[in-house]
Amino acid sequence: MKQLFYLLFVTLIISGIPELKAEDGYRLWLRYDFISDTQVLNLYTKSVKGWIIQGDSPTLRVAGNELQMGLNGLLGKNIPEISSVKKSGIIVAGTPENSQLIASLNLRERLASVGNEGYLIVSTKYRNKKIIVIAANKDAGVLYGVFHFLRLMQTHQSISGLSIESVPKTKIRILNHWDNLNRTVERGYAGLSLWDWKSLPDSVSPRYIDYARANASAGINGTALTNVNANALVLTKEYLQKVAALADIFRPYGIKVYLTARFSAPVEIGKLKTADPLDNDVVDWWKKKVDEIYSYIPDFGGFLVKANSEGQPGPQNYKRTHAEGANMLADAVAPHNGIVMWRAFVYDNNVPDDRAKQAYNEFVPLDGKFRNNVLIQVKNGPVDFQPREPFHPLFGAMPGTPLMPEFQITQEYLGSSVHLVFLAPLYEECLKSDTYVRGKGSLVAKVIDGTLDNHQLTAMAGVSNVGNERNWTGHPFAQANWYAFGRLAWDPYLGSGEVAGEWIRMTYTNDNETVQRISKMMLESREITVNYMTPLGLHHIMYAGHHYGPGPWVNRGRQDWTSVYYHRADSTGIGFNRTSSGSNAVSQYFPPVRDIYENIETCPENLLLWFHHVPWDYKLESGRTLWDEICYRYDEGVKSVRWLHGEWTRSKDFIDPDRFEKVQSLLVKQERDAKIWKDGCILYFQTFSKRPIPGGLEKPVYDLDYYRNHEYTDIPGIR
Ligand code: GCW
Repeated sequence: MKQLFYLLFVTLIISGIPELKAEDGYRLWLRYDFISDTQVLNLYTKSVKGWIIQGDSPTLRVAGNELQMGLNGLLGKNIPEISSVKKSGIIVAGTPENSQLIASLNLRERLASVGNEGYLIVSTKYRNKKIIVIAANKDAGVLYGVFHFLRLMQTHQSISGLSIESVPKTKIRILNHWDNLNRTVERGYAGLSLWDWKSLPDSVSPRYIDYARANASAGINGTALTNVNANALVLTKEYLQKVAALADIFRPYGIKVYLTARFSAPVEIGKLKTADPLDNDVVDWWKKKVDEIYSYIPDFGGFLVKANSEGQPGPQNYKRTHAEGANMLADAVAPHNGIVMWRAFVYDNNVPDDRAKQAYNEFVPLDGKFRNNVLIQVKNGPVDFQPREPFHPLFGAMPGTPLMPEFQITQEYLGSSVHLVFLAPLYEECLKSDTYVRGKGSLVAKVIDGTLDNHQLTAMAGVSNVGNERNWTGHPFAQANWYAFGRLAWDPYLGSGEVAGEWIRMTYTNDNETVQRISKMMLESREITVNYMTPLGLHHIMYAGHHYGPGPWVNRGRQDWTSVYYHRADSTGIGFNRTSSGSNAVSQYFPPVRDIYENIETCPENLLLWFHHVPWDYKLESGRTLWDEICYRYDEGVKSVRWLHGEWTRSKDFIDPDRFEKVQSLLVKQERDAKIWKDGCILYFQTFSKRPIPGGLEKPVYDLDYYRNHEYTDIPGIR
């Protein structure tokens, strides 16, 4: 009997395990599972017989490992590494410098245009044998090319007649981790920080390698390890050794490490009396500190700085400007080719007439005053990572200074890692906004990629959403936001649909119908969230502190941290008048954008209450009054979450059970929360509008007090 069981067990292992194997999401979009579509499999098997990577370096070695792992997994058999091309179907990867074979091909001209990180993937012939060449000028480009080639196979694209050329449009594509040294993560919803400072540098988690692989596969080449609300301790020797251990792991993947610099570090850890950027001792302290950093990390990327914002120290403490502060650090890192990313998210302790205007007011006068290794890092919108904001008016307004956008990948104001919200459409909306500063077509993307004002130093930052949860991001769909950030940083002109499609195919399934269904869910998810949270340009009406649920009634504390400051609802209407008769924030935009926003008739409805205080009975495009439209949008938001849920349920057969169930249960919570948002906001705003909720809409379940007092006990990341 025992033996029979054993036999049964072994048979199960041999025959069933691959299908039954649970997918916990750890492998992200790099799953490389056996291709079950026999037609696709046969085609690939015919054209891929072996591979060669010529040359040897840590980067080429990891490229080889990835190729091996990917091909073997996808094709379900060993695809050997070989030493020379003796038959057709060989993949050859390398640089002309390392590979005679690649040098002998006629690729010189095309390679000349792909720079240090770009690559070519070309089907060609070598000694009459068909080969696929992945060629680049530098090893990092080879690695990116390998990931691209594997992506083609993961997404079931044709791999014959290839002629691909890909060049990143920005130089620095960087994650910003808001990770504290005690491993808590500010606005992190996926567990603790990945960086296990206590066990570094002696013991290194294999996760660091998988983190690097994931980043490289999406094109990300930098990581700022620590919170912008910075702790100077990371600049001490003890921590620098730990940072160096991480940098060593990331280096082969083309990823540089950056740190946040606490401006008061010379006082806090250097025992100086001041951190005045014009003080010689301070200048000297930073120079020495930077030299020390480079002695541990020779390719250290540089500093990310939040200064004079939300209580962080900065040059203004010493009556110096942001430029003087940034330049002092820039001079310290310049001899090592380091850079400084200086954040424009500033607002001081005096409440301004409109917080949305502050960054522009402080930074535009400093245009052209920064060293050429300084980038100004600007949030996508002028307030703070809201579900919808207009693009930041600084884009295009500082032609003499390279600007980089900061997007939030972590969902601070978008349902943490509980709500399914695909953020590529939000990023895309900003990148494709037209600033008009050099006439029509002056897209934010062109400011960022340097083409508008001819800048060489270009970058894009995303505030990371990864933590030590097994699936990295908490919500299985939040992985897509990490991936999308990388892809859009590589090419800010990409469409969200393309990115979603790639991600779904690699992460879930290649079943066309399911891909289309999930893609539609993802592409609509952001607008759905806008509807049930902040329709028609409403903003910053979240619960104070954790920003998870609704809190339009928040009216205590610093004025520009309250909700009433932003929505300004009263008996006449609702919205923040930012036109010339109000705060005049519209004047920070270039014409005709400013005129479009200024005029209530031309202001896009999705930004209406951002720029205008609008009467409750104002008629909208739908023919409804503003009040009715607000009610409809909230209602629509809730209904759409139910639609998301239904679509997901219909996808069941193509999704592994663990991830299916996980998303399913999160959608239940999302629906609950959407209803709380709808009911809470409508009931609260109704106290001003004094109008009935239109007939036919779902009535609120409880009274306003219930929502005002609602506490969340089950949301991640709240400390
Ligand atoms: O939106 C606010 C967040 C803070 C964050 C700050 C910033 C890191 O609520 O948690 O601090 O933005 O971007 O500096």
